[in-house]
Amino acid sequence: NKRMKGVMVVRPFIYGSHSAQVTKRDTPADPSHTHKWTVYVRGLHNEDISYMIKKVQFKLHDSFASPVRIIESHPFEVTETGWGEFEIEIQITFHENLKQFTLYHFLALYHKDNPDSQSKKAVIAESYDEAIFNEPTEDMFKTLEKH
Ligand code: SLL
Repeated sequence: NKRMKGVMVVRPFIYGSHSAQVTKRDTPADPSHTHKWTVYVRGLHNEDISYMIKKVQFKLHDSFASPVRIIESHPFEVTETGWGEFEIEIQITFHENLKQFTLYHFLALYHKDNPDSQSKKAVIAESYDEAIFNEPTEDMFKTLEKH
């Protein structure tokens, strides 16, 4: 499985969270839980990116039961209910070539401007990043070219 000398492939991805107030249907385990949220790593158009990502580890706040969540298939996301905002450490393991990637995402539950009037709307916080495959193997190169 030879490496492609002088070749670099760049693939974009998105990481972030969305959050909304809990509804009656969510029935959170704990009455102090005011919000339901999802943190995720995804493709630009929500496509399955498991061809390049092997696993994602989300490290939640220590107040959560088993705060380290490891997701090894699409979709790479964790949904929870809770009451507070905190920083989530996201560690991405790619299939080959790349060192482990560590990102930090702030889980926002409240709208910064005008928290009251918009409180019913979902809060979305997203960032863009790129995976860089430097001199991938021929197999990985073929896989990347297909996507
Ligand atoms: C702080 N920002 O700095 C806060 C931490 C933690 C939020 C917020 C736990 C939910 C559960 C939850 O929502 N924690 O009990 O499962 O102190």
